[in-house]
Amino acid sequence: MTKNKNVLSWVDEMVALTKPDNVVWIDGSDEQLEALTNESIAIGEMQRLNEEKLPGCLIHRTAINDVARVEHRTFICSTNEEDAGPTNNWWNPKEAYDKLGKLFDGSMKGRTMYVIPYSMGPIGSPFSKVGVEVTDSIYVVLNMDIMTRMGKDALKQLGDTSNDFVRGLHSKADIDEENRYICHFPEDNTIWSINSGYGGNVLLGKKCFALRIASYQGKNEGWLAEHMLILGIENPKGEVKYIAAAFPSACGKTNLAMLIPPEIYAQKGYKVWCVGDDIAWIRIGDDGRLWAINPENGFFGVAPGTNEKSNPNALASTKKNTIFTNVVHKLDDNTVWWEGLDKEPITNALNWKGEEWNSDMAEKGAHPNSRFTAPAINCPCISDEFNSPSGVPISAIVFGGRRAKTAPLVYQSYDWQHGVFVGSIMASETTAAASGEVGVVRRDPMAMLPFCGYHMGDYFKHWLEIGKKLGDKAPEIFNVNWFRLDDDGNFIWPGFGDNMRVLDWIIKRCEGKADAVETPIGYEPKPEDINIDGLDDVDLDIMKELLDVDVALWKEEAAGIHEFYKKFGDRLPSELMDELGKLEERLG
Ligand code: OXD
Ligand code: MN
Repeated sequence: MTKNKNVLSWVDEMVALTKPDNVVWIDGSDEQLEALTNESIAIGEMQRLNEEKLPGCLIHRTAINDVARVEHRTFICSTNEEDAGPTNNWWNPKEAYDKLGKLFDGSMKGRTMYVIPYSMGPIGSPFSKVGVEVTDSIYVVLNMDIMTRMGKDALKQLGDTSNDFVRGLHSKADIDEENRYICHFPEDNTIWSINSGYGGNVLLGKKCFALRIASYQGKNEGWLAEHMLILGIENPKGEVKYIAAAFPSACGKTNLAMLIPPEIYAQKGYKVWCVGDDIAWIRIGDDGRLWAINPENGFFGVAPGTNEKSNPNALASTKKNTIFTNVVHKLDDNTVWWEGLDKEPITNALNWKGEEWNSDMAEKGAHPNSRFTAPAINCPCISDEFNSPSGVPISAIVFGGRRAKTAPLVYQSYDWQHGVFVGSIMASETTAAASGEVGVVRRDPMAMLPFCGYHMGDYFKHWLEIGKKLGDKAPEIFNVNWFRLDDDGNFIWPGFGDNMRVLDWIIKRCEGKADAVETPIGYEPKPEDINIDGLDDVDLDIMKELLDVDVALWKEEAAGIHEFYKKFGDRLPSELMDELGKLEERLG
């Protein structure tokens, strides 16, 4: 399928190591995928769902010890320990290759190796990058088909001589938890993943390549690989402005990316378009502005909680050609279910472990991290620019987390440098909503804590450098918090589609069409500048509460930031300490 000697010799090496019985190159054709689907069904790895209700859909169950990403077994194997930084697990590359080499030795005996060439980013885009993943899992092949542009075209994109491709080796081996490793070798463009079959650990194009390896490439090549959704807001005149937004895992990125504007906006003709829900690759364009693509081709979304109200667009995306993993299998009509889908009582079903289950049982039916892998083209609000080779121009960058009290609904940074500070102090709290208790703060700078492939101090520096290059073309930077609680532990802000009201202010700020007030933490809207027309539970007083900046809490916050920053030692850019100093000064 290719003449590229770099690819061929690397695949030969992997074959010699893992010793499969057969090697199959994935060309991406419908016939090949159909045959592989049938084979996967025949070996019991997948089952076909109801062809009328869910055409082309499949259900899969992972091993019960293998249901999520394993951060404690995820390593950055850089030559110097210091280069992985304090937020990553580091492993000496030679030792990692030795140890994993023994585990991979013969791990595909009796199995077939599938060679998957894929492109992250649209074929033909100068933003895009090619990877080759070899795996012994058909589940991986079929998921990669949805999540990436896979097959012959990706090899064409690479060309006959280039050596610039990410080498991904995956084997399920024995799904042995004790020997599960997800290792990244940024200096070698290489990822080795063994003993897992769970998406985030084995779909190597996603977190492993598009974030961990790509963030390292971006640092060296002058661009950014970010854990961000990208959405476009179309105004009634048909003009579209794009926002990129970073939130930690499980803070509603997919929901925001596919937001349905509230009635008062929809009536006027506002629309929201989804470009991506998880990852953005961002570069400075020829015009000096920031441009972003979504390197993925599908959504690997969390199923529980997805429903007609929370995210009708995501739900619609799962109605055909989708793979469901670890959800409830309803046997009567051969469809799927998960907690929060609807209130229908479920009988005659299998839970995510494959055991008989009904909704009267105390135990949950779907795993809380059960997933759908759905093609992006299924999404009713997918952007026309989704496949655009040049990406979309970014007007605003938004950071956010789950904070009970500290962070207001929205604020804007004073400038790019201050915005990098705002991103660097991003945090989420675990909240015990019922009792109103506030939990532990977990800092997650730019939502990249588990995904930055190098020292985060250098990552902050890279962000600051991008800002210097952008100058006055830099997008505005904001922070939002949809999760503010009242004293009884109830969410104050309705969230979901009503987040449009906040995005509206953000866009107006970018266009110089909205006022703001200066607070110690940044610019805030005047309470009356957030449109609350048609909202039953939010009045001006509540808006004031949502925007309140509690100086005592922020002083505590500043102390927490000092603690957190200590981790980065002398690799923390002095600009961020300056910003912390300025914040403390403004707090008085
Ligand atoms: C994801 C994650 O799966 O962030 O997107 O964990
Ligand atoms: Mn994510």
